[in-house]
Amino acid sequence: MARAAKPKASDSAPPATPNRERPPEPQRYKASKDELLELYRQMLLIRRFEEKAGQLYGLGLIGGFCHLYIGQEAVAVGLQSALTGGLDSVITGYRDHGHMLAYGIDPKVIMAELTGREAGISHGKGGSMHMFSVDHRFYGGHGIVGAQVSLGTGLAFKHKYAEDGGLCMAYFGDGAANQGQVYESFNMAELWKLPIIFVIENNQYAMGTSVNRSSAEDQLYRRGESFRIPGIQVDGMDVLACRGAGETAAEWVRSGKGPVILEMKTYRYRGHSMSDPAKYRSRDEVQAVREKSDPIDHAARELEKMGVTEAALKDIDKDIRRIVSEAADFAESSPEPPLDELYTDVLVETY
Ligand SMILES: Cc1ncc(C[n+]2csc(CCOP(=O)(O)OP(=O)(O)O)c2C)c(N)n1
Ligand SMILES: [Mg+2]
Repeated sequence: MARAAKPKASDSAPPATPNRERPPEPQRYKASKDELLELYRQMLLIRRFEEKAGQLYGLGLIGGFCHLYIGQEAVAVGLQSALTGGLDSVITGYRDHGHMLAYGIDPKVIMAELTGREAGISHGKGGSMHMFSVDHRFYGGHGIVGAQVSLGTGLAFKHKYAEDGGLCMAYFGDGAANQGQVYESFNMAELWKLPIIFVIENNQYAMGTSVNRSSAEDQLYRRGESFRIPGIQVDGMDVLACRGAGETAAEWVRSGKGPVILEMKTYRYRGHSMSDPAKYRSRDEVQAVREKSDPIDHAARELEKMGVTEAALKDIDKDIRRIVSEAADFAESSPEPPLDELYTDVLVETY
């Protein structure tokens, strides 16, 4: 008697899921002179703000942790310039000052938060890592590495549920990209086609550990492959490349096609936090990046080619320094919160 043919996998398996469609290759944004000037101003504001925050920290005026964004300015500025303020949500980790400035939050209330004053955006109780502004749709400022990815997925769910047309941009680092909850969030986001842009800010280090030492797959834009989430690698030191990628990603996500991952290749010039002795890399390495790839110098050179004079760029710098120094004066002279502020915005009842 002939033996029954062995069943082939294809007889019983459900039909293969079709190949995942991909967003188009992002184009570098073609900015007008005025648009590039505005992006330049915003990056410079972050740079000068962070330098001042570093000084105030050194003077003992800022307590707790303080993580500076110097070197990474093009990422937040370029990407967020592609979002719709007042509609799209932004959420990030503890290196958060730049994302707030890029979303139009007043430098005075950010600086006042850093110095723990009542006028601070979290009434002086949050400090550097815990700032929040529902009005601006900026949802923090989170100290737990990777937590913002799950929270951001929840924000994206809200956008979809409310059908408000908004999206969530959730930023996290190369170190956070190894956190378990990131992958639970990827799964849900793709399954439910949530409107979320996962932004991996690959600044090459997680505290003192380089990405190559910690990551089996160090091409982080591929991290969504097993969830069928398309990923794009972007030059995070070029503000116009960031803007172009932001537009492509936002368009894709807004059209209901589900999440996308942007891996932004960037670099932080300062230590992980203000208390980092930076023994894990050489000064030459940092210097080489500063000289070759600085995002602000890069934009300045491009502006000069568009006919902006060196004197005009100096005037912008002067103006930004004035804004930052006014923010610092405000932050130093504002009163500390009264004691009863200890009992506001905290959960006092039981579930
Ligand atoms: C769950 C958790 N684990 C560890 C830490 C300690 N920690 C704080 S920052 C950090 C490194 C994260 O690096 P990365 O995600 O690359 O972000 P970057 O600091 O470079 O912006 C670690 C391990 C933490 N805050 N939370
Ligand atoms: Mg990092």
